[in-house]
Amino acid sequence: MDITMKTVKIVLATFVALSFAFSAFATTMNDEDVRTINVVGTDNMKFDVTLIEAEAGETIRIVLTTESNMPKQAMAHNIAIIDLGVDMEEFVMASIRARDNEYIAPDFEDRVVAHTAMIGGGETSTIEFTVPETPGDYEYVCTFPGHYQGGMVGVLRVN
Ligand SMILES: [Cu+2]
Repeated sequence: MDITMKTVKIVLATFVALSFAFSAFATTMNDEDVRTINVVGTDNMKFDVTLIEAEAGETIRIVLTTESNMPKQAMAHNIAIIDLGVDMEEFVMASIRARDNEYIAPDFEDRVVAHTAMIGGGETSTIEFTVPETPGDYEYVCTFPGHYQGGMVGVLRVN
């Protein structure tokens, strides 16, 4: 490689790195007023955050991370927040059969307030959504088979 080519490559690499840095910075700036809640899903089928309080109509961001060394087929997590009045048991049982739809039952999709992707160990999924206008306790759950039964649930409390 001649010197000119090498210089061009270095300049390009620097430019790309700077672009990434700037876009990450810009994203942070744009979203700084969105309240962010970090949640970790663990191998013992629990969320480390089981109560999220929010104001009606507020925009919030939930960042879910799965902590696991197991293969994704054996251990993955999501967060699905369900509308008031939905039978959680029914939703979960229907969702177990919806593997091709990230374990979200299509019949219930219009009753899901928001849900993350189904993610394996080391992965992160972020959702940003408007909290419902109706106050109440909105349950959330991981719909990976067996995890609801293992106690992987929480509450989004809308005040
Ligand atoms: Cu799970």
